[in-house]
Amino acid sequence: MYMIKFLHAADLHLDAPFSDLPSAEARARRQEQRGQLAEIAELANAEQCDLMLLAGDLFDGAAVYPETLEALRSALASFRGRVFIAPGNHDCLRRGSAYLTAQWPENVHIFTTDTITVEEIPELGCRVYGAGFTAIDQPPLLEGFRAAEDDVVSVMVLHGDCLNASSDYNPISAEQIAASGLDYLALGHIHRRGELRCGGTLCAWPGCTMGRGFDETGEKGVLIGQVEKNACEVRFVPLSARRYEVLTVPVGDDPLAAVEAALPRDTARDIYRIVLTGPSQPIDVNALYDALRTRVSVLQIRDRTTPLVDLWAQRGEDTLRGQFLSLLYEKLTAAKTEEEKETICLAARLGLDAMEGREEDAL
Ligand SMILES: [Mn+2]
Repeated sequence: MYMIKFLHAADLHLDAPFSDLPSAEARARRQEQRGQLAEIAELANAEQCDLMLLAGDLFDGAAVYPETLEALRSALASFRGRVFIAPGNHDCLRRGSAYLTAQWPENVHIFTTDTITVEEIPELGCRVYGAGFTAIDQPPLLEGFRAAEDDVVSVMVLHGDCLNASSDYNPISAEQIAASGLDYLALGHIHRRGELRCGGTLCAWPGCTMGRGFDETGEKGVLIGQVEKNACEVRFVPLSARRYEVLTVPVGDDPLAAVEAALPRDTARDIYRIVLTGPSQPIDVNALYDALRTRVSVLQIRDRTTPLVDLWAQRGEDTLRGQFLSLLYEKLTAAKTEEEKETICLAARLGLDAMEGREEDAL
């Protein structure tokens, strides 16, 4: 019985413009993307993978820097197994595409048609199906597909959308997956990783390999898996790229202490948006920024706190409300425990709410 190990990656979006960043920072981020290529190939070799399945959107667009192409070719050539690439919507097979014009290492196969074709790998007892987008929009590719019924392990690599039936990007239904007879369907397109089991087929997508904004937060990486006839499993392996994170912090009495308690260790390379919430005194965001600046690589602070109303402001006024508050305030100053103080504050808050209701009714 053959058991095949693979690495599955997608949505690298190499040479993305990172247009919301200053140009030097954007250049540095593209350099980090190129660095991921060697990291992926080293991981695939360390895991002794037989196959590398790259499910589209490797490039962000038609224009590819020569150094990016070189980094990709050299990383793929350093992989000891075979590579299969299925172009997606961002890197579709348009005229002049690097997939059609560049020299690729011998171990690389690119699916260059928008109909499904197959590569047989007899030495692994496996076959790899695939197809590529030939335009940004791609009608369904998997409709009516059925893998050959024999003992050969069947894998497919494809860019497509299995979460939205009316997608313009090769929509894939659960019924099509279940009918495919594939042992593994390696997808790309959806940037947040996930998987589906339909019939005897495992279908999974690794998500993007690097967050590019606060809509792509958290760990990003690749899938490592093993497949045999009628059995497949995958596990997620994060890559070392910087992360985008959004951290929501109820500030309490001490915003800095609250943020420091909430911020994980080892965030120095990461890009953080810290959202301050809850009732608070006015916050000196600049001072907070200065205090936290070195803890992360890029920091944004959003102050979403609500003003803390002074519960006792109307104490001493010559009104029912004023007298009520004065009475409770005396008890507060005499209170011995925190619990007692909290109870008194709660009584004041509830009493004020009730009196506001009553006064409005009287009007
Ligand atoms: Mn993508």
